[in-house]
Amino acid sequence: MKRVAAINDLSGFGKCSLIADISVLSSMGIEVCPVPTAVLTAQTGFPSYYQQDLKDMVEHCRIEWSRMGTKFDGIITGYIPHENQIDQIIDFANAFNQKNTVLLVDPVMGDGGQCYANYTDSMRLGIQKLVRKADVITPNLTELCILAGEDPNELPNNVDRILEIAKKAKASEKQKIVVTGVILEKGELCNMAIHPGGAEVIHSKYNGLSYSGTGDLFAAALMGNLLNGETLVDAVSKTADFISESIVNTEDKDRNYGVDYELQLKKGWER
Ligand code: PXL
Repeated sequence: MKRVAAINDLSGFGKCSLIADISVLSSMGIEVCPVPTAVLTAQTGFPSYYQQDLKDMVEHCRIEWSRMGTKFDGIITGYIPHENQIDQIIDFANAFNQKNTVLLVDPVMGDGGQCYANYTDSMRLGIQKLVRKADVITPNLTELCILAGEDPNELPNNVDRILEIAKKAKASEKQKIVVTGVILEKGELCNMAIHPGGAEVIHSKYNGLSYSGTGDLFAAALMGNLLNGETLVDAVSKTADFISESIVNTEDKDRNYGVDYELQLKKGWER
């Protein structure tokens, strides 16, 4: 059985972060070992929330799990509440990132041209450092611009320009970048899979709505599909279908509560 370490927060509402990692990867037959970075009553988009930090938890997981001789097939990282946790995450990745381990870094920093509440310039520098180690990164368009040092207030909407920005954000020739939630000129939604062999644009159904947690669900499902043997492009395509079906099945509600993806999990992946 494959095993993934998931470094992320646990939010009571928002259907994001560890809830996404644990439920999605478990439903794909993959063991998840959570490394909680903070516990929140709700994700930070809610008008009010309480956050309990777990500042040393990543380090303790590294120390204890190293003693246990633990090995991981994948390491996924998401929302990082404090920039001073990034070095611990890098140490964790160094300790467990073996030759065949997939290190997927979701550089969670913002969406829709806006940065999240925890964002600072040194957070960006830290995330750029973490990104350099990753096999796969899954920025949305806002995060891609931030990583590349471009202004996220003017999100690009054409494929060539996005490829140009991705080239700047890319850490190495062999790094794979999946740019999520790209809205093209004609209002179409797509994800872009950029890999050493080229780049593919994978179109999705789009109803114009955006919800909390879809980036986290995307990263978790992408990791699962990759570990289950899919090529990058097939993994992106299956993952994009999972997200768009989840959005279609979501009742019209406050975006902060996330999407009803559980109904997709109930149907299963082996269809
Ligand atoms: O979905 C990204 C995310 C994860 N975790 C927390 C967040 C957000 C986005 O706002 O606030 C706590």
